Amino acid sequence: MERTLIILKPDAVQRQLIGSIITRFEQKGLKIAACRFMRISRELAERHYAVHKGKPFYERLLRYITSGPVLVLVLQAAGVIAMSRKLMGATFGCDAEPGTIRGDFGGSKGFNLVHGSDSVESADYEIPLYFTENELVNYELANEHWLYGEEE
Ligand code: DAT
Ligand code: MG
Repeated sequence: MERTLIILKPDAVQRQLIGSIITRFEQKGLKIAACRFMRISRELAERHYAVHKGKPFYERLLRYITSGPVLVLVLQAAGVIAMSRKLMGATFGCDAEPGTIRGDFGGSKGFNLVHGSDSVESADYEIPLYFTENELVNYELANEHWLYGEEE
């Protein structure tokens, strides 16, 4: 089953939007496999954002993601990466469509509330930075048939 790493970034925590944002993922039927409230160290941020090293916004990005506590989650469902990216919307709230998380909760060009892995390769790289395989909880939701099923 596909998994993705989601981070509710420092602005989401400070603006007390954790519940509102998680609700979007829950309402979509995406299953929570792991969750941790933590502060990301500079070292961890460098590993997470290694692909952006050298870009003009890299230092700002590291300052932002380490500036306060974050809520890190793993979501699991078939197609979860594409679905969660659509729920999040375009990178910054100023461009994101209404109805998306970034489009509904912000208009900043620097703070964008949430991170989500952008591919299976990214998820496979990012998830082990935050969780061991033991910490990913496998279980069935009682309504999985209705959430993920098709008429037969
Ligand atoms: P996304 O978060 O939509 O996957 P990304 O992976 O291209 O976007 O960039 C990672 C983060 O870096 C993004 O959430 C915010 C920051 N960022 C990206 N482009 C930026 C830019 N042009 N100026 C400032 N920050 C930027
Ligand atoms: Mg990205």
